[in-house]
Order: sequence, then structure tokens, then C-alpha cells
Amino acid sequence: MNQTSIEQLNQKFAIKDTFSFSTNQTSFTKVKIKSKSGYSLELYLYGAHITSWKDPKNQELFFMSEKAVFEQGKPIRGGIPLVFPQFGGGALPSHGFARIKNWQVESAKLNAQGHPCLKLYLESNSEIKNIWPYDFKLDLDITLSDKLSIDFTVNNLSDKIFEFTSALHTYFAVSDVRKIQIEGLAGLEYLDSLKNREKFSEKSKIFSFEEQIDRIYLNAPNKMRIITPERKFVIEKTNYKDAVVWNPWAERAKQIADLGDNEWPNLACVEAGNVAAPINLAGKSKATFNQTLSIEQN
Ligand code: TA6
Repeated sequence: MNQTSIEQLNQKFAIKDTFSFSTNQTSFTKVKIKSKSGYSLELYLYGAHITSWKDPKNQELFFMSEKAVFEQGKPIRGGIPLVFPQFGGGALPSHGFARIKNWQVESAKLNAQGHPCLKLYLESNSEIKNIWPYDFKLDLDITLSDKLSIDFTVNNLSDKIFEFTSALHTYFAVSDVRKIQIEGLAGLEYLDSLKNREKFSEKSKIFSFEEQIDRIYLNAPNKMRIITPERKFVIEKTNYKDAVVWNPWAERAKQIADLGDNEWPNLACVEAGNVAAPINLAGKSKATFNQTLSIEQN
């Protein structure tokens, strides 16, 4: 599909007060979505990257770095970077290529319940196949009601099996990460990425951030909560086994070029993913993974 201009996108997909297309200062295509429930969303076709989720009081629920860059080939810091097909470092770009490729719009519609549903896709092409030699199609279906539901489907169009790791690297906005807790991690085993992925088990009844954290919690429950002084974020997941928990803390934050030195207290990454063990997807088959976020007011 040739989607060169914003006018064409608006002609084809815009729905008054629901979907609109525009560009930002670096000509990246932005999609704005509004739901009847008063929630709104902003995302970029670049990376299928959600950068804003606001509640009916217009309060921002995702952290975005004030130093985030919008440049081809570079990931956007904040919101929800989509990690695929490689979590972390390795042969491919860090956290894979999906977050640094331009996705396409398949459809923008209201579903049977009247909630906006945006379908985006990314297909393999010769450039991607140079670094990851498979035929595939990725679908990202985003539905915005009083919840934010994200279905990620990986279609293996090749004859051969491929494996991947993946995550929705969600940056939740918090006023002070030192004052929040995560419900659902007690007793879980985790791999500590700050200690060569050595395995430990979570001893605290309820997790709180007290230092730099970079952990992969194994077999995390399908419902977790982040309790903050402002609100509770509810994270529900299906088919994602792990939950990655990350905050860089003060020293590490200084080394991250696209993160302000004093911004780290305002973010908490809790990421539904399949990270510790890759998914093996047989040829000519597909698999779908869901993360659904909602808010409970304090
Ligand atoms: O999810 C945690 C993590 O993998 C950390 O190790 C940390 O470096 C972070 O993601 C950010 O990665 P990025 O490539 O976006 O700078």
C-alpha cells in the first residue's frame, strides 16, 4: 500500500472526533485516537510506537523523555517501544528492528462496541531480510475504550520455523518511582540483567524500587498492578510469560543520551514479554499476544 501523504491517510481512514493523521516536526506520521470514554492515544507509524495515553481528565499516563528523538534508525524513548524479534542486545539492533521500521495502516474503524480499533502492520522486505531472513507479517491491533488493548500477532509466512523474543516495553508515568509498588511479583523467580541474568527469587511481599533495577520476572501472573500515589495501573496480559521491570536510576540515566538526567524518577517500565525463552513459531502459522492496560483511581 502506498501511503505517502497525510491527506491520503486522512481521506482513507480519518473518522471525525475519533481518528486523525498529522505529522510532527520531523515529518513522522502521527495518529491521534479518541474514544467515547474520554481516553485518547497518540502513536507514530514509525515503530507502531504509542507515545501518549491520556485519561478523561487529560492526564498523561505514559512517560515520554523530553530528549526523545524522532529520527529514522533510532528508537523513541518513552511510551511503548515494540520489541521484536530480539529483546536486548545481540545480532540485530538493540531490542530488534520492529521499533525502528515504518509500519502501515491496515484499517481504522469502530468495533461492534463502538470503540476505535486501529490495525497496523509490518511486512518483511529485502532490507529486513538482509538481517533477519524470514517472510513474516506483524499485526498490531490497538483498541481504545476505557482500557487500552494491544494485540500483537506474528505471522510466520515462511516454510521454516523461526524464533523470537518480544515485549511491549511500556514506560508508565509516575511522579516518583521511589514511591510506587508493583503487585504480583512476590515469590517469582527473576533473572537479574544487572548480574548476567543470574536467577534469584523475589523475597518482598510487594515490590518497590530502591535502586537501579533491570529484571526479567519469569512466569509473571496475567494480572499485575502498579500502585502509585496518583493512581493504580492495571496490567493484564495473555500469552506473554514474563514481566520485565526496569528503572535506570540516577547514574545509569546520565549515560542514556535521549533521557534527561533528572527524568528517571518519573518512569517505571513494566513490560509484558516473552524474553527469557524465545517463542518458536512453526512455518505458515501465527501467534497472538495481548496486553491490556487500565486505570483504577485511588
Ligand atoms: O527492558 C529493560 C532494558 O532492556 C534495559 O536493559 C535497558 O537498557 C532498557 O531496556 C532500554 O533499552 P534501550 O535499547 O531502549 O535503550
